[in-house]
Amino acid sequence: MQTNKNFKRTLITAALPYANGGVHIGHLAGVYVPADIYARYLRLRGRETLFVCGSDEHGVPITIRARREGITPQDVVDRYHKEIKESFAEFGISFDIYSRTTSDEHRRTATEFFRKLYEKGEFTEQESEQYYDPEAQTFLADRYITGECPHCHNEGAYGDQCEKCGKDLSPTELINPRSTISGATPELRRTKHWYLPLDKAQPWLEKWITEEHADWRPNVFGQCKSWFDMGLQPRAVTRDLDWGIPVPVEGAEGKVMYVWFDAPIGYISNTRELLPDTWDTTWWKNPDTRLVHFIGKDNIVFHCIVFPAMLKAEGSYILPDNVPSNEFLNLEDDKISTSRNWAVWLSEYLRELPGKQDVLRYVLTANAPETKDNNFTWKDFQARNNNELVAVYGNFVNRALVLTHKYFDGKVPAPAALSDEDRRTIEEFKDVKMQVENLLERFRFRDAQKEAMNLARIGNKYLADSEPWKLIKTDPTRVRTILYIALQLVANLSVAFEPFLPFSSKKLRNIIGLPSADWERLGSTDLLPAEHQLGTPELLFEKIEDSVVEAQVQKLLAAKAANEAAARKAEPQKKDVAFDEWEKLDIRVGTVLECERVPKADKLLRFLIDDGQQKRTIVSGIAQHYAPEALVGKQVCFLANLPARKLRGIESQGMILSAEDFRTGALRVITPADSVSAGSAVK
Ligand code: B3M
Ligand code: ZN
Repeated sequence: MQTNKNFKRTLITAALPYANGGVHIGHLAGVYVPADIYARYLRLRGRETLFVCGSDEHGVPITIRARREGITPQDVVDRYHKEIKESFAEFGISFDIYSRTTSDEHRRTATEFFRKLYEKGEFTEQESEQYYDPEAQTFLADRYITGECPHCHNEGAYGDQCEKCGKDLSPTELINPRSTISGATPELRRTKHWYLPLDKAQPWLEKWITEEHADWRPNVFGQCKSWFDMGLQPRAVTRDLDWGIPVPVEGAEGKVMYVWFDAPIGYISNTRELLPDTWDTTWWKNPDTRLVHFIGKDNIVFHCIVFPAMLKAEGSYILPDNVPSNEFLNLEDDKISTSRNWAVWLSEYLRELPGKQDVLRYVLTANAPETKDNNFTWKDFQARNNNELVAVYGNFVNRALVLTHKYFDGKVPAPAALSDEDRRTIEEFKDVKMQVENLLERFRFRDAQKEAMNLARIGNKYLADSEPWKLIKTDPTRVRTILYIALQLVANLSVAFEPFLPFSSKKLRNIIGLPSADWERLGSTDLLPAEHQLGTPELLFEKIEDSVVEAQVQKLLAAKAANEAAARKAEPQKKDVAFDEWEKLDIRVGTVLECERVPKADKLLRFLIDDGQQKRTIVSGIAQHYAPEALVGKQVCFLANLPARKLRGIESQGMILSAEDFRTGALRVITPADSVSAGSAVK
């Protein structure tokens, strides 16, 4: 049964991105673009709305990155919080606040929350054995332990998962576990943790979701049901870690809250930071407030089960009314992956395609993974821009404006009597408001955007059928009516697209001189009064050339190649050699006197070398790796007692030694770290 409650206001949250990397198109399509459309839409309707987000700044991956880069976790989150916050703002995501979980307000709010649950006896305490690093003197989070996978015997499996065979693991299953911090063999030690007994919450949770929220999206509802079917288990909400919010109870020294405990409280603390006086009475503790969480599908259990269980246990908060969650977006037919850098990063998009925020917003909504995983390709991006935004929307607007300037000095002409065709056209778009609203209320963003686009299709067809450019000679009165109606459609477009494409809508309203987007009048035929002066037409969208999208595809391919290279391993060692075999090799240092290309041989360089006794010529196959001038004066190592042989008619007296980079294939000559006398032996 659906809730029929008449809420007075809506509190929208968007999943807090980890400040451990940038935001990419998968995040945008799954969470931030739909949430932003919804927030803008509600505000346009004059509904009281709050849109809250911020960075999720705790968790083990952040500490791992910090350790790897030799900086503090705070440095890591400072860097990414800034980048994420700025790119969201530039992309037009209209948060009322974007804060962070390392703020004082958050620490205070999360601490109060934990204490209250603790004091109410909502947690259970349990001791267990966990791996401890005796050298680093710290308990080890699952990701800090590696070892051999018991299933596929991959040597580099993690304490929570083997990335080779994909199996979930627990650290104690690993064969020969090692700490990634010190390399030491971890030992099991007893430690105490606090648990949220979800098993006890299951009866009310199950009833609440299945009876009151059967209207949730099938993917969300289905996931909840399968969790219930498996039976909920108590969840540990504390960790032995030094990055996070300290657990505020006695006997919990050195422990912090689990990141998934403090993160959702971030929605509350960020609201509190913005509205210190009304965050609770108006928003979080007011049953007239409708709470809606926009999330990706990997966060469903936390928002539909764990966080509601926390809120209910606390006792004074509202519960979510809906949790619209999308499936995943793939990129060029491959899973988006941060570690493989297979992604389109928002900050890079904004830099490389400046001013094209709305194009990406449009494409991500048109392709939104609402009911199944979907795919983003640069070709489709270009096609949607060129064939829809430019050819349908932009073209219609431009034709209507240019004709009005040409025939009526840019003034909206007064209409005369309407023809049947005019009436049919008006009839076709007068319901657009209801259509878009119905779809948006049900979180069907791609269909809603299609309805908005339909206005432009109607407009194009209307102009093509009525041909005002032909009628102007014979029936100028008729042309007045046609352009009047066409201009009303243009004005309607600037309103209907406002939640979806805020930048272009604003630009269009500036051009036509419409002061604001009045949603209530969407669908009407008098948005622009007769005699109203229009501004100069300007192109709303620009064609995107092949070279632009090709450059983006090349960038992805380069990332893929870099990844494959990074994954390559050094060659295994060769068989042992006898010491006297090695002694037979006469390797010397020489100084390069001359170096030049061998004519008609694109790989060969001819060297003239001072070998300490005389000048010797050596031909070496490294012409594709060095400019010959760059080597003159350098010292190189060469094998001196290799029998002379002819290469392209030149007698080569030895072999210059170079290292071949197994990742890139680049050849680099071997030079002594400090200069030595020419002729010195390498031993
Ligand atoms: N930081 C996880 C994610 O980005 C996460 C969401 C927190 S929402 C409270 O997948
Ligand atoms: Zn495995």
